[in-house]
Amino acid sequence: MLDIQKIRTDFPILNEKIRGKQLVYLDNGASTQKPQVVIDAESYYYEHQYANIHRGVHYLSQVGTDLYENVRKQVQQFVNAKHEHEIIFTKGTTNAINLVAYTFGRKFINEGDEILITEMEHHSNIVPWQMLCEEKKCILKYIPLQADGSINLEDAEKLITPKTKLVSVVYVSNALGTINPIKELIAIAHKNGAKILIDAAQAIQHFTIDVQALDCDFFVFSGHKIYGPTGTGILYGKDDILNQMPPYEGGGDMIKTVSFSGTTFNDLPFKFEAGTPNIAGCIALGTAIKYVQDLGIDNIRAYETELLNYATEKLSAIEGLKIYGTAKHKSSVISFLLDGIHPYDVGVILDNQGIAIRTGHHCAQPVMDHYGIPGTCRASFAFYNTKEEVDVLVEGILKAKKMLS
Ligand code: 7TS
Repeated sequence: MLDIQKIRTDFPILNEKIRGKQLVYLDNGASTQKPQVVIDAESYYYEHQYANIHRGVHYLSQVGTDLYENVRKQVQQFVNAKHEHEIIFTKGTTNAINLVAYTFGRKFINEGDEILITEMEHHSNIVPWQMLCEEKKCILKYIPLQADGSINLEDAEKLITPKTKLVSVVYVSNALGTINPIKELIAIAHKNGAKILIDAAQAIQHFTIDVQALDCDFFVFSGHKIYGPTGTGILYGKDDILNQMPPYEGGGDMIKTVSFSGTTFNDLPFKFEAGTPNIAGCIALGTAIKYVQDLGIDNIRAYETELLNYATEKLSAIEGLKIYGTAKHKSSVISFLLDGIHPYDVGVILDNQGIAIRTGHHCAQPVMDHYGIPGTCRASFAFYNTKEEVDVLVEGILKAKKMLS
């Protein structure tokens, strides 16, 4: 069991007053707050250990290199990758998906080939594929949403063809909270000879991950959504596939030799890490992952499910409130609309009460198109949220309803 009140003291921002009111932070889908240990890890590195990495014999450069490379090992264990060199540091999920689109996509996907996604993808798992399709004249298909915000595996079976080279799907929908049956999708992709990428931006902070057991080909997530710094992220890829992929960016660190007659590229993982990375951020990401592991992902998930159930019950009881995304398997996200009221207006009134939610299309416009709505209000919960905060949200929504109807 988690001691939530004690955990809350680890997060300094939770004490902030917003517009004179106690902050109620319910925008964890957009980004999670940082515990003091993560903030300290980053500043300690800058204060005491900073130097560039992978390039110096001097003491500080070696310390930094060790700290950075130890996080790679830590992430390898965290997602249970077979090899350390299968873990590539990126700037985040978006950057990782673009890397795969530009390298795997450009090398292995050709005219007439197909890429299969779902209708619930974040724009960062749509637009890179659209750009690739434009360039290579390949075809982007999607598995449609059902009314409850889930997908049907029979649709996936029908839509995948021998021409499908890649399936790229979100594990947990940021807009609806739907948890996708990724094990089954991975099996369907492989049965049809396609590779599969899992966008785990909204899953890594809620689930224990074992990429070997999943057998996915690529797995990506952002550091800032798992209580770590912005500008950090991970691309996991199976080493035989990563080895066949050309580099993404050219520059320092990703080469073995450079001359004007030609360049030889470095081995994994450095082949995909050109230039000076976000060293401090990656080190603090390691601290964030340790923080989450110490709490226990299963404990986190159990508590967040309790919060989700409580909030779903309370919000459902509000007359004229409709929840979008009612799939059986859901993460701690509630998207909703008040009858006849624009989500933005609700967001502004809640903000005046110190309650932070996200309003709009959540970078998932096809989801909104599916439901024929402009956007939703989205409350997304983390383990530091409480039932009392859900009650404050409910009061805020009631107030907004009264003011706006
Ligand atoms: N994929 C999913 C499922 C996401 O939720 C997000 C960010 C991304 C990809 C992109 O991550 P980034 O770190 O590269 O930006 N989602 C959200 C959100 O729901 N509200 O703000 C950002």
